[in-house]
Amino acid sequence: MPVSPYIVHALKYATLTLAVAVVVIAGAAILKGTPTASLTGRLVSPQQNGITPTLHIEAERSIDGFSVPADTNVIFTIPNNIRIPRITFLGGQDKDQEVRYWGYCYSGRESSNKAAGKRGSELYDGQFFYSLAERKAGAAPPDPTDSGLLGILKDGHPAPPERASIAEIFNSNETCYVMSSSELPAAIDTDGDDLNNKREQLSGTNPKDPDSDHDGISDGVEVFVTKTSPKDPDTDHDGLTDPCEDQNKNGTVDLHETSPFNADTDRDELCDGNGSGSGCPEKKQVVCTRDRSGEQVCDSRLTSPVYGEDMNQNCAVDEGETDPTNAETFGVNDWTYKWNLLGGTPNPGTIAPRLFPIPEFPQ
Ligand SMILES: [Ca+2]
Ligand SMILES: [Ca+2]
Ligand SMILES: [Ca+2]
Ligand SMILES: [Ca+2]
Repeated sequence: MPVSPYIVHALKYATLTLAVAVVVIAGAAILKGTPTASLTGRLVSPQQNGITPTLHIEAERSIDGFSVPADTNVIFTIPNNIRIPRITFLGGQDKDQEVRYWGYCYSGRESSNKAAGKRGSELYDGQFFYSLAERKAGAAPPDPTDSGLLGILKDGHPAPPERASIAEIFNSNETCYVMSSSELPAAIDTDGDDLNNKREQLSGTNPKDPDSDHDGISDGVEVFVTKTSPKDPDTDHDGLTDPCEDQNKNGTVDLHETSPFNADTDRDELCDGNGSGSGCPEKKQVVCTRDRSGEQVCDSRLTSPVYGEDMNQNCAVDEGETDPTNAETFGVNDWTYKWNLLGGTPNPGTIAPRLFPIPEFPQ
């Protein structure tokens, strides 16, 4: 009977989990009294050597960042004076939710542990970590008594920043091991916007500027929450900036908010902004007629004299403006309302402006 690839994958992880756990314990016993550096490279099970490739990443490479390849033993060291949420270092919130990975970090405190009289595995204390996807898969549930989620707090470290939804922080000089099921972009986060330096390099944002497009939403929030462009302050090019549209920056179009991805949120064919944006609904139509000789002549004509709602683009409905979140701000189609304001005489009862005959513009 063929074995499903999923089972093969799961077995591989289960085997490796056991193997590394054994080596971690054995390593602690064998390496009693040796410095942290010598632990590097000894986390990998001998049975896995030569089968699963192993990568060693020096601390300085975490500054620009590196890729954690899939199905590879990766050993890395956190640079000096860096304290960073595990989620940020290993790619970000989306990777945490989508990619199965797990690992182990040594505290690097064996000198002080030794001075404190600790011995054996206590000397080489450390913490396991697991991605959310790995915990959901349940392949290697953490033991709350000695590792995992609450370990950092239990260990006497200060509480992690609130933005770290899980109490897992990588600390200065820790040497860690990670095994991932997919490639992870790993790095420190120089500008503290939750998008690590490798992710910034891949997305073309500035790793030294927390708000690369200067629209008031940080790079990390744009990538992970609002999903707007971190390189363009007006993602849908309707004239209204991203924070003007998603005002509470929560990634959903709430009541009285316009969509940062739709230049005409209420679909009344009037642009959310003043109509001049390159993403606004097309105001021109190609109209073809025949001249006296029967030749077809085409030209591009404005089909509407009204094309915007928030005319001063200040993110509010001011006097004389229609509401870009309501196609019938004044109980009548917004296009019709504006046309009437301009002195036009649209066909009563007609709603969609494109069904109108091409109007003569008011003089
Ligand atoms: Ca950053
Ligand atoms: Ca921004
Ligand atoms: Ca916009
Ligand atoms: Ca509209």
